[in-house]
Amino acid sequence: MATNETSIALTIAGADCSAGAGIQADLKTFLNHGVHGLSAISCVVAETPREVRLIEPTEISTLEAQLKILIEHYPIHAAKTGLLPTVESVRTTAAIFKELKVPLVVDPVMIASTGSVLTEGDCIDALIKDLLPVATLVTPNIPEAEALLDCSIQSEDELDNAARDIGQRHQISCLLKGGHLPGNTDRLDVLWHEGQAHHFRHPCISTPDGIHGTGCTLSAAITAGLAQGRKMTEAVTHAIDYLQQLIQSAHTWEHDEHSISCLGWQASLSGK
Ligand code: PXL
Repeated sequence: MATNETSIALTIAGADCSAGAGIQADLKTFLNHGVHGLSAISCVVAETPREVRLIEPTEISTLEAQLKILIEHYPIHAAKTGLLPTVESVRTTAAIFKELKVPLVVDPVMIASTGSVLTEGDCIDALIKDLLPVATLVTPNIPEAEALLDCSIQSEDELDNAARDIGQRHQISCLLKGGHLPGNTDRLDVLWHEGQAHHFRHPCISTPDGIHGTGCTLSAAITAGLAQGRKMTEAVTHAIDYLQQLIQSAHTWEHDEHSISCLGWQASLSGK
């Protein structure tokens, strides 16, 4: 049988039983990009977009066993991290990527869209000290960037400076997502990459209530692009467009006097 050219991407993240975020979002995104997805589960989360009820970290030996067997058996082209709930899970993942030289996208997940804290308090220090040094790109939103820099971001100028500061401090690329800035017209995301700021301005599309997984989906789409050999700016441009399409095609259900939603499933990927 001929070997095939299909790219492979790995996600290390939490399993979201409502399938909008985490591992499930990442695998759907990889599939939509024609990339074979592998997954190592860092925790099991009992949640929906409306409530996080329980986070059960995977045993460290179980996380490590998943990572080791995948690395032994597959040619992995790119990887991403999502929710790493404990300091040990951050350190174990970092140790693996110190050896495995593939593009690594770190989505520094700390707080769910419900406002629930998802990680142990010291994870931010382990992320900074151990994981960012082996990362290619980090994709914080504003609260996560504020935690990484211990600063406050209130304007587009400060957004720009923060993307550069994170990138320069850790010698990596940084995509800082400006969605939390006040205002209801445009949204700005800033990519600091190879000494330059790239601005991605897009219309503010209101997301339906009761949705999560936008950050996971964006970082997974970038990872898929990198696995396929796209350049960083091209992978980011494409991923932002992909996410916008999925927000526009979100599904919403009414249930017990609440509404609950998920991102759309498919987007047109042609030529981008
Ligand atoms: O959206 C951040 C996120 C990432 N990963 C998992 C999650 C969440 C949010 O709830 O559950 C597993």
